[in-house]
Amino acid sequence: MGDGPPSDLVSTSAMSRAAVLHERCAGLCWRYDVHHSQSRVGLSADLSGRFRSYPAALPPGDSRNLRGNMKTVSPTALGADDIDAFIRDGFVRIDDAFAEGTAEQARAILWKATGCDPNDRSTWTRPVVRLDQFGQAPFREAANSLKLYRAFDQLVGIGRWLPRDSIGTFPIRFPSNEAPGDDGWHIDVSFGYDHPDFMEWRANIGSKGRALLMLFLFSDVGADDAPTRIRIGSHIDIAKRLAPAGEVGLTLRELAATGFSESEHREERLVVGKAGTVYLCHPFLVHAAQRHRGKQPRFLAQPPLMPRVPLSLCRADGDYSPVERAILRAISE
Ligand SMILES: O=C(O)CCC(=O)C(=O)O
Repeated sequence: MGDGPPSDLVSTSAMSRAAVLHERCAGLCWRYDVHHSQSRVGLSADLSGRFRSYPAALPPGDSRNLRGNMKTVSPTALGADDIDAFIRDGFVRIDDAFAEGTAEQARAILWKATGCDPNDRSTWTRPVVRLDQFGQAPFREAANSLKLYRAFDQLVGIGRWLPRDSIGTFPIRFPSNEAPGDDGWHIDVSFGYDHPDFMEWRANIGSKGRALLMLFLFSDVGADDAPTRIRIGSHIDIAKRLAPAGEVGLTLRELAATGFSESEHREERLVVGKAGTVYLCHPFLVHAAQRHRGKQPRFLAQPPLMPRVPLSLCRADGDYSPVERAILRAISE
């Protein structure tokens, strides 16, 4: 991670690489119906609560041109190597994405909501407590740091994502010998939430309704502290499965029918780090929870970054984001 080269250089080389991809994928090119997809974003209950308009959520002092003018983009958060790694591996880790003090304030709120006492382990009776959305100041601050905004711009595209005014959901994991019962491999699907059975929720090759999967660490997470497991490069396997299903996509039930075995050859990585670390993941990244073998509960949130405009796999100008380029590369292999 570093400041990286000037953003206009990144954009120029990214665009020429994207143009090559565009050529290679011409036969596969298809596009969402923009109106349809935007209305889904507005209607979706998602897992995520309400959204502010894009300009309202910019941190004070951020002078970006909100219409997406590349000439006025702010400095970069990710270097060219980080972007390449994101496309290849399906994730990038952002250290100090938000302040540790912010995480501490957030934990105080979350502890109360668990109904457990941080100083009395006899109250830690369940392996996992799931909490939903939180919109208090520490959560908004965590979700809206300038470092994250810059990374969103680089991975999803300027003007193409929506800021969040809440964070959730929180699977809070406690040290336990009991199996948590929710530690299977999966991807987080992104539309069709009006169906009452979550196994019928869907994902599609254009990642309708989700620009990124984000993993926010609100406590220090070591190897024993139930770090989320991620399969490096597994977004490629999922893109290959989703591509033939086109815009309608596949349900979670259909995706899970293989047990996600198409990605079982992939090396695993643990989502470890200090409180304040955020992993920005491709929406198709296969991941799983695990039992907590450590001492202190793990506080993690896994909100989506929502697209402001639908992702496109068919851009006449070749201006593909790294999220889109990863998909195009997978399906053109
Ligand atoms: O708790 C975790 O480590 C991940 C949980 C997860 O992936 C999920 O609930 O969808």
